[in-house]
Amino acid sequence: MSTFKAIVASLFAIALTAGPIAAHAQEVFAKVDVNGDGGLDLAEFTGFIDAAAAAGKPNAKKIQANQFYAKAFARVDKNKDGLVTKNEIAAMR
Ligand SMILES: [Ca+2]
Ligand SMILES: [Ca+2]
Repeated sequence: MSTFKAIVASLFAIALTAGPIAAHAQEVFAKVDVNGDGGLDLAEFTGFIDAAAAAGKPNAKKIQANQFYAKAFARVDKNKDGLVTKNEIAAMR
């Protein structure tokens, strides 16, 4: 099961990496967080994976091809409140 965590962690590591593109990472999260509540629900998370897959990210394509959205989401949503926050994403790194 740690495979899902690894896949998602590597995806967000690309999007939310610290450093010169940190500001860009904020933009990415804001764009993915469609309703602006500071967390990603499953639909928003799915949108993020699809966008990453469309951008050619191999791990995202893997999730998309295998319909692993819910499993991947559950791995990241540590406190099981149905929202993936930036803190939960950061905690995976
Ligand atoms: Ca949201
Ligand atoms: Ca959560």
